[in-house]
Amino acid sequence: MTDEALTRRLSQIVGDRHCLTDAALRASYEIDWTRRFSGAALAVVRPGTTDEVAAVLRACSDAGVGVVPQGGNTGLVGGSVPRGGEVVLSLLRLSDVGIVDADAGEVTAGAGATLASVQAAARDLGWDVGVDLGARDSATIGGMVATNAGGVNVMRHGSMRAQLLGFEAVMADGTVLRRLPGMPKDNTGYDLGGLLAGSEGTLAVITAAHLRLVPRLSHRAVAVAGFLNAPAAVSAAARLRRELASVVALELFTDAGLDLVMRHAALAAPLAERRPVYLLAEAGSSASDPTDDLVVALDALGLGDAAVVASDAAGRDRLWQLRERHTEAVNATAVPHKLDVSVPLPRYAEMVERAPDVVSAVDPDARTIVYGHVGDGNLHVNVIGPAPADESVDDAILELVLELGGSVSAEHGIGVAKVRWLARDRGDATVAAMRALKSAWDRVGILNPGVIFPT
Ligand code: FAD
Ligand code: 2HG
Ligand code: ZN
Repeated sequence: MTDEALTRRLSQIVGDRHCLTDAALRASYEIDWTRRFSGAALAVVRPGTTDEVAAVLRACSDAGVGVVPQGGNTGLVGGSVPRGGEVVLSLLRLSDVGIVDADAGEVTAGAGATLASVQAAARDLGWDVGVDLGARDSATIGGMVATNAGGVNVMRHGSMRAQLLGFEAVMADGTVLRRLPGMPKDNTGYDLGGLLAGSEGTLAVITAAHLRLVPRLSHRAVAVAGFLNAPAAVSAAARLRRELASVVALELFTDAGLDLVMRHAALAAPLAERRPVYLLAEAGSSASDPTDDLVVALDALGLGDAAVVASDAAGRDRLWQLRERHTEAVNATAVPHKLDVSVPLPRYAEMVERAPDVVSAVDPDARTIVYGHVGDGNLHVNVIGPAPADESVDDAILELVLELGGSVSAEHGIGVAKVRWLARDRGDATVAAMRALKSAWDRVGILNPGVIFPT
């Protein structure tokens, strides 16, 4: 089938208005959030139903043309944009949020529903989504399942896979797999939803997800504390995790990052005196105000003036912005190199301290900004300076991660950014087992070619 014949067939399936072939209309779907990854698509198609998704996949299978599933396009490893010549399959029109089951605490959402829209529906009925992240206004439920997104509450509720009770997905040949709504206990054979979580669009296209919800925490308190070094901040985080039952988030950032965020977002410093390393801790409860418990736990750490606590919504938001706005502040400075990694908690402080030195040894002019979810051992190493295609700092950081016994991808996935590192991290036998799954699910190999595995 020629490209023209395929785009004609795609237009017939989704309607002319939703099959974009014009370069100007395709443009925003062809470049990723960081501006580091881009490619031209044959077309962008925007199906409005699961049946249309199935028909699009059948057409692309017949033509042997690659398909790049795309949700909110907030992914940070280049997996949501074309490499060249594929069809971008945007799921944004599948944005329905079902009725929240207020007794069970569950909801079904279309793959294209944003996290914020599901949060709003859940919160109206006293529930909440267990995963939260800074890109909530754009990131979609389908994209979050596909990346097994983590975010700020993993230490309390787990990542996206742990929220998934049921799913609907379409295989490369158009076969629809449906287990909706799904149940909290369901041991009927293999857990295919769990397999799709983290599959990054390489096994099937997710069209809907049924999520378990968590009780909404209507009382919250947020603290930011300053420390003289990373080991002190990490051991304080470990103590809070052990001793403060209501803790829901533990985030770390450094003064270099704080400085960048303050300038970018015109925000004030949290403490009278600047410190090299900061810890943000959030405590929450659905029953009572956790502020006193948070203050007592911070007092036990002997922090004195080096900690500030906010219980009101505006104050909490101000403190959270200091951490959450790191990503946009870095992006506003340059096209960054982003390394999202995990290390065992006993090596976390060492990772924070060694990352800038390892980068400087490779590129003395590069700037390194680290921040992350210390409660999960997850650190985001952002490097500004090297050209986007120069991967020498990426390699140096990932080498350090493996030396420390960590994982080269904590929550963002492999995408195209870390394809070379998958086998180094997981070993050839494991990658072969993954490839066997890929071939069984996607015989022609049309789903997200170049993502997770080399083409
Ligand atoms: P996209 O970017 O569109 O796609 C991501 C991947 O999923 C691609 O491989 C794509 O092909 C695939 N995909 C998308 N939709 C589907 C579907 N329906 N079926 C099959 N495959 C699909 N991530 C975290 O884990 N934790 C964070 O704290 C976090 N914070 C962020 C903050 C900011 C400011 C930004 C910009 C990003 C952040 N991210 C974070 C990364 C990103 O938001 C997540 O990876 C998110 O899950 C991506 O959702 P999306 O809808 O934008 O997916
Ligand atoms: C976060 O935790 C996101 O803020 C983005 O996962 C990480 O900007 C990054 O590198
Ligand atoms: Zn993160």
